[in-house]
Amino acid sequence: RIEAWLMDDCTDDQRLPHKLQPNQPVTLEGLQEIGVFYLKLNADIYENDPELQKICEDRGYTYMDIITIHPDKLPNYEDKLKMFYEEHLHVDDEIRYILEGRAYFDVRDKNDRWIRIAMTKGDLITLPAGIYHRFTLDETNYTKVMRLFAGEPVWKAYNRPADDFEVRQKYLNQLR
Ligand code: KMT
Ligand code: NI
Repeated sequence: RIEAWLMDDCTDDQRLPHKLQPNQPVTLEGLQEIGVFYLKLNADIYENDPELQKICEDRGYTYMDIITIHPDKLPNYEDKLKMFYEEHLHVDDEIRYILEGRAYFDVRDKNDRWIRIAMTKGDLITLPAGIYHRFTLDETNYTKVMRLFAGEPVWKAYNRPADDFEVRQKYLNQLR
């Protein structure tokens, strides 16, 4: 099962869980309400997984690559992590599949509070175009992630505020 929770306001080490006291969990349904979808796959067989292939066919994911995020393995590691943790949105869906290790995806809920989603091996998540989000490693400092994309990938991130973007307005309208 996926684990997600509302975050505290503490701005120290982003790699810590930052749960509220007492914890306020967010359910799968709670994530669906804001357009975030989650699914569990067998990451041991990602290279030849009929389930993954079917998802790609059904949703038109024609692009995929794999990025290893670790101080020794990713060029400009510090800068990139800093960038990933800036609150931003994209004009396309963000689809990520954790092949190894763990990571956090934070998304804004309807009340503009941060929800932290704990992703581990086998977790595939889709963040809708226009949602504000950010990404960080946890204390283990390592993950291997597959990035999927429908069509030619567009990595451009627009940092908040990006409220005037059409994709942002469209996303907000879908919430209502
Ligand atoms: C993004 O846009 O948030 C990212 O690509 C970072 C998470 S996956 C390496
Ligand atoms: Ni993003």
